[in-house]
Amino acid sequence: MKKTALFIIDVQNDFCENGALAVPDGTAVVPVCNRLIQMAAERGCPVLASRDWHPANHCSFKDFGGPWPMHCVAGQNGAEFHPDLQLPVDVMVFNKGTDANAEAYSAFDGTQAAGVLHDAGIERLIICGLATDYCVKASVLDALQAGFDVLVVSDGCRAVNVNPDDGEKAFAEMEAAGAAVLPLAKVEF
Ligand code: VGL
Ligand code: ZN
Repeated sequence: MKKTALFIIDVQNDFCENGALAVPDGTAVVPVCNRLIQMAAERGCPVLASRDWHPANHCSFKDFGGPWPMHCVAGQNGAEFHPDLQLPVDVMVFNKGTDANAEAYSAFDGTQAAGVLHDAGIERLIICGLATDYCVKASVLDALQAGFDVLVVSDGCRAVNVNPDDGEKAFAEMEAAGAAVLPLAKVEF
């Protein structure tokens, strides 16, 4: 079996219930992520987690000409991981979107994630988190580009769905690019 890591994308307060950019039903990914974390631990697989980590004047915010309400401001409660997410003590955290003048949906954009994973001999990623149609999709496509096998956990993701089928379209795009998309019940590490 290929050496595998779990990569949890942006499971942060602002994307969950009552958050500044709440993803519909976003909090529902937390127990799925926790089960995946448990499975990773059983197999000795590393766990990575990304955070949207914006300066207060980020270009993606409406006040600065972007499409989104202010969210995930570095150091604020909204940018913290959801309190019920049971990350292991040795989780590797990657902050993204830290440059005020650049959007960075992908967890590989401007981070050390690809290098760290390659150096650790990881060949395969299991990916879950928020949001399907933005940061999960961008991260999955970048992971494939970087040469990883990718399995996306469908029920471990939720979409913003600006258009109602954006989440489904995103899964289709990820599959077309070479990712496997499977529910938790079918995931094997
Ligand atoms: C995200 C919109 C803006 C995401 C981040 O994590 O999917 N979406 N910033
Ligand atoms: Zn953002």
